Amino acid sequence: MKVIRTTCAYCGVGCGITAEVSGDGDRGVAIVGDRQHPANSGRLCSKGTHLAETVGLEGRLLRPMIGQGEASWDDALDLVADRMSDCIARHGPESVAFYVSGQLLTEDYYVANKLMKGFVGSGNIDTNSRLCMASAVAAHNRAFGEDVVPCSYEDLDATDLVLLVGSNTAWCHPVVWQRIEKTRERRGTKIVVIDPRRTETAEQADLHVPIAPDGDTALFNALLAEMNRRGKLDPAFLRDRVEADAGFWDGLDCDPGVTPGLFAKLCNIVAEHPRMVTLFSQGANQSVGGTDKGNAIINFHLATGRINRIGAGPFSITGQPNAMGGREVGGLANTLACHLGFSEQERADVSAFWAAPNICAGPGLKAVDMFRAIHQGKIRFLWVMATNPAVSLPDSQFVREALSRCPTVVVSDIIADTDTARFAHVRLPAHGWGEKDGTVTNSERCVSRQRALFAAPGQTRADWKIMADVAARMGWAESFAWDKPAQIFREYALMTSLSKARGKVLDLTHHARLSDDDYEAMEPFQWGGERPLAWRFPTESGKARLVSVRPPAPVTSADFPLRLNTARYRDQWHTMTRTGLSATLSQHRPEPLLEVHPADAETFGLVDGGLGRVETASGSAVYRVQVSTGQRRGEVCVPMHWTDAMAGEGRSNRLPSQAVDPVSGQPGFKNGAARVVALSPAWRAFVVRGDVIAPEGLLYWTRSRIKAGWLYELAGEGAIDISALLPDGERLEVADIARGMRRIAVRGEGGSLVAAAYLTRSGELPSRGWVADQLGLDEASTAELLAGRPSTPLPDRGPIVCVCHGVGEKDIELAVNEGAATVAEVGGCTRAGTNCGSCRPAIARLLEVCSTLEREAAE
Ligand SMILES: Nc1nc2c(c(=O)[nH]1)N[C@H]1C(S)=C(S)[C@@H](COP(=O)(O)OP(=O)(O)OC[C@H]3O[C@@H](n4cnc5c(=O)[nH]c(N)nc54)[C@H](O)[C@@H]3O)O[C@H]1N2
Ligand SMILES: Nc1nc2c(c(=O)[nH]1)N[C@H]1C(S)=C(S)[C@@H](COP(=O)(O)OP(=O)(O)OC[C@H]3O[C@@H](n4cnc5c(=O)[nH]c(N)nc54)[C@H](O)[C@@H]3O)O[C@H]1N2
Ligand code: SF4
Ligand SMILES: [Mo]
Repeated sequence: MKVIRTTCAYCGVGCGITAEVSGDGDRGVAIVGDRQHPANSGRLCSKGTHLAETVGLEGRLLRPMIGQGEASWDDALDLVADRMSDCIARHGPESVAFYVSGQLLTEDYYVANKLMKGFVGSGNIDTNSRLCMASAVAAHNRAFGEDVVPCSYEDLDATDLVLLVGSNTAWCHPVVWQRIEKTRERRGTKIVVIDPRRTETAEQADLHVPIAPDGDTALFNALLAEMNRRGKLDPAFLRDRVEADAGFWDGLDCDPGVTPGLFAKLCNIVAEHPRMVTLFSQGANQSVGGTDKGNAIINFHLATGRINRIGAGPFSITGQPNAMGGREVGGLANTLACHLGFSEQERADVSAFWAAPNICAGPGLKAVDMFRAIHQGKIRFLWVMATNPAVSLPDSQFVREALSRCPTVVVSDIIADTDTARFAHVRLPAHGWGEKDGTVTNSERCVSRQRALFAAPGQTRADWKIMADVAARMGWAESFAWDKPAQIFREYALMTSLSKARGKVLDLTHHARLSDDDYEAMEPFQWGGERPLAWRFPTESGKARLVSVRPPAPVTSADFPLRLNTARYRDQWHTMTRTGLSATLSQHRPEPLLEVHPADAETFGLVDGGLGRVETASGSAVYRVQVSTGQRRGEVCVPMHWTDAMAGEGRSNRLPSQAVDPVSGQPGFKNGAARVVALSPAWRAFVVRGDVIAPEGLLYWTRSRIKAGWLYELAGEGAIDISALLPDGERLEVADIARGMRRIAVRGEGGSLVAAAYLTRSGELPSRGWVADQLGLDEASTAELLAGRPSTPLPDRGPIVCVCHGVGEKDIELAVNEGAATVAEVGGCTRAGTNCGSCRPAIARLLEVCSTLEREAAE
């Protein structure tokens, strides 16, 4: 047993983990929260808690591949270096691009940036943070003169009001959510959620403001104008620390976009609580007016002096574990390195620091433009690292066309078959979480170590090492001659002397002399301190700027009358390459849902549990319908997670257009124009089997992880031979041709169930849970298997709410009927919510629903 302290693989909360590794080489690990880590003090959410389920070798890319053939590292690296050199020689440095990720470590990111901007000689490195934080970065730069988050998590412990703007915190940053809840318990902090949807976060708020999509800028302008009328500005702060765009104060009076009653409530809460943190996330950033939204929020905090004080400030929360580290080193195409720009002097300084032969001339292409340039044949060599753009970029059919046209696509990933890897000429196997060794920076600028838990499997290598080896082959061995991440970290830390010298906040120079042992033992530390802008804003004048912002013009389209929102699920991470492997996590939302208001469902003939297709000018995708009063009328919402590897038609990024924010280049993922069509498949079926299949020609299919394999949901038109989807073995079958019912169970050696299929044309299908549990076992009788349920029926638990303890909605309702009245009491009866706590908002919601029903019944 070895105990290793590391950092969670997933979100930007950056929780510390204490891992107990069995050490016998079987990749067994027990994971608990690190009590000493400042980000989480021991707490973990469902994704962090179940990390151990996703560190197996299933699906891993374990050796370099050239085309479909295994290759040696030498051959693969030679090929990548030759192709890149050749491309530069023939078409110039701008014909080469890297598309990287906030899931790289800072050390990896640093090497990628150095190689591209100093040696290849182009600015064409951009990151998936473009889809994620770019608008917040641009807003920080405009207001503060530097991309600095002015808050710390400790502000959440000391605040009286938390405004959550476009953030489903309870699902996407659950440990931050739990921290806010603790503060509420302690000091009665108010929570306001500004989100078009009534999310589980919104349900727990003191006030939910269901604004129209992209209504944030108008709302914040109107709010500031009202605070001005009420005398709630901070004149001294405005005089000493802030300057305003000309005409700033004249342009504020906007229609707030919500009812006068609701607006008054919001204004009252805000006026009464000067200690206010505004936490904002993708509902703000992912918009064609995203930068303006960020500045509208920051303007409000600057003008009211609600910044640089304990418990107050505009807090852009990051998504990925190392989104912030990427922003530091220069992973975005419009930053040179270490928060520097591209002026003559900055380029000269960076060039000298790196001893770079080919410092780039200026900024490179931002992600969406980068893929346009690939499509046009201007970029001819692309290296993708730790991101899955064929799924996550908008208009993904276009992205796929671009990838298929690109003469060289190199993909560094940990998984063999991702949607993007299908376009790769060369695939390079990287270390994954659990093998990686380096640092990440979280939302509050806290740098923590990720440490290796296991020996690297197969021939996998560290991302930085792969790049350094390619650089060496291109003739730059000396400049990339590290043999451990500590050396890279020191070089990066030293490089921040350049930002420091320019009066910037980013300064890690005191870590530049860390010994290897110090690096090994590094404790989490926060650059910039708790309130990094307290003394001076890093602008030329030293003052912050109030930026005039205008609400974007509303978009309407007769062909596409609905607004399309895309969002995340509590227990899935992005393109599901890792969380999709966990049976526990897959229980919460096994299929992609189209959430639609009941009135719209009726208009368009959609039924709850049926199928619906969403269509936009870019493409279409198919989902399971969920009728929900949490949606506003005229708006639908779909998840971003499903890929071609996981589903037939459920990949959402076929839908968004390439429209981006003009300042930040971030796509407007949250407000597209769409229409919906109800589907009535001729047949529906589900299949369980141990391995992965990819059915073709169906209206709809998805797969989700179950304990011993996969559960497939299928639907289609016309004829279907469901037996063709099953493996060989002893087959037992019942059929009712008239009703179009067919059920098949396949037993393997020893009688264990190796697969089963249930098809119907007009009837019901058995519930999935029991059948899924039988896979790989020989316990059920043939009659039971064909019935799809045990002879002594099990209680129906309903949809699973608590994945840690497998507790369903019905279990919780039962507990409530028996008298449980609080989340804690439900936990006492059922254990739900007593482990990671990610489901506690859902339990609270169910309690609310049950008590409303009771009240109504009593009346
Ligand atoms: N479970 C889980 N957690 C994650 C991730 C994950 O994949 N799964 N990913 C991580 C990453 S990289 C990121 S970036 C974060 C994202 O974290 P969040 O930003 O919280 O996640 P989203 O669900 O994308 O969007 C948040 C909300 O914005 C709302 N919204 C849409 N349009 C508007 C609007 O115009 N105005 C306002 N105010 N709100 C709007 C949506 O309805 C949605 O509820 O999560 C991180 N954490
Ligand atoms: N419609 C819509 N689209 C969105 C969003 C949205 O809200 N709506 N959100 C956007 C946002 S905020 C984000 S952050 C992106 C995320 O989108 P992506 O970055 O495309 O999503 P991931 O699934 O996290 O992709 C990470 C890839 O890297 C691999 N990987 C994991 N660890 C490592 C490693 O250490 N090294 C290497 N080389 N590979 C590794 C994984 O297997 C996976 O293939 O999606 C964006 N797209
Ligand atoms: S909140 Fe959850 S996913 Fe995010 S870092 Fe913490 S444990 Fe990991
Ligand atoms: Mo993100």
